[in-house]
Amino acid sequence: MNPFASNIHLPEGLLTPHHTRITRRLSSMKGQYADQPAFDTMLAKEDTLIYEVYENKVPEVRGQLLHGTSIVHPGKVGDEYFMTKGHFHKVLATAEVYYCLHGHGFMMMETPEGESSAMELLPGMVLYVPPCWAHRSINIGNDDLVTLFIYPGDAGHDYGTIETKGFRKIIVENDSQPAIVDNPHWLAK
Ligand code: PAN
Ligand code: ZN
Repeated sequence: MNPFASNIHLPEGLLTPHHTRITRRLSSMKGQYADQPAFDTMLAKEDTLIYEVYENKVPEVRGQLLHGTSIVHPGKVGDEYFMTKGHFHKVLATAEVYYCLHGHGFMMMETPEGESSAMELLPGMVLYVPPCWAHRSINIGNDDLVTLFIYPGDAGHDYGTIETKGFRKIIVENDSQPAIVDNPHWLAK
C-alpha cells in the first residue's frame, strides 16, 4: 500500500478523508448504563447519538497501525456520563495510544485480573493503554470529547466480555463532580 494522510477538523473531530464512520446510539448500549429506568425513559423519547468514530482502514495484519478519531458527545444517562461501549482487543496483548484533542473526559481501563485505572483526558494529553487493558472513553464535560487513537492493525475487538460483565468501575456525576464508583451491575463471572 502507499503512504496516505488525512486531516482532523477541530473541534468536531471529523477526519477527512476517511474510510468508515461508525455511529453508536443509545439503543446499542442496552445494559451498559447502571440506571436502567433512566435508560428506558431516555430511549422511549429518542435514540440519542452517543458517539461517532472515523477510521482509516489498513490491512488487519501485524505490522500495520490503524488510526482514527473518536467523538463522544456530552450527556448523561441518569447520573452516568455518555461513554463508549469499551472493549478488550481480540489479540489481548495489543496496546493503543490515545491523544486527546478536545473536551474533557476519562479513560476507564481494567485488566482481566481485576486491576482498574481511570485516567483523565484533557487536550494535549497522550494516554498509553498497555497490552491486556480493556478501555472505554467517558465524556465528563459539556462539549464533545475528541481523541485520536492508534492501535495495531491485527488487534481486533472483543466487545462481548464487557457487554456481559461490565467494567468494575463507572463514572457518575455526584454534587456536580465526577465520581468514580463501583459498578453495581458488575459480574464477577
Ligand atoms: C477505538 C474505539 C472507539 C470506540 O477506536 O473503538 O473509541 O469505542 P468502542 O470500540 O468501545 O465502541 C479503539 O479503542 N480501538 O481499538
Ligand atoms: Zn481499542
